[in-house]
Amino acid sequence: MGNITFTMIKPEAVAANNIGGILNMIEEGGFRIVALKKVQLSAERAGEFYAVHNERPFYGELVNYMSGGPIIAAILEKDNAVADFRTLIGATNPSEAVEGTIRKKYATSLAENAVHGSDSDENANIEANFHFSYEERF
Ligand code: FUP
Repeated sequence: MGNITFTMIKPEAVAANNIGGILNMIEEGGFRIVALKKVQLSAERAGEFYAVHNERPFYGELVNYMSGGPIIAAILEKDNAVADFRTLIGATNPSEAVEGTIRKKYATSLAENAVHGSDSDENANIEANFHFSYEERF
């Protein structure tokens, strides 16, 4: 058993039919999918998820975007899950993401950067609990 991180495949990547490609990179990267679902967040739920950014100038745009279409939410397990997943997804801005990362391959802009990855073990647990009950985890 490794520890966990939380990810979302964001609306533009879902709309572009990239769910399978991204999940394949995640599994090839050594992560085990513990929980998985397709869901559309309300603006209120998206705002709550990104509440840490509520003072930032891009917050309104981020909430509109993240509630604008269905996402894939998932809990992933691996040793060193949080840091290793941040490496696999690449830089927040895809123009800075290195070759071989998910964002290099699938992100289209800073705002529409294909995937989310938790930034700490604490946030991974908060975010996993935000989206999944324990009956949805295997
Ligand atoms: P990350 O942890 O890499 O997902 O990035 P952040 O937590 O810093 O930002 C969360 C999301 O806000 C990003 F995925 C995209 C969006 N964002 C912007 O739209 N503009 C910015 O300047 C920074 C972030």
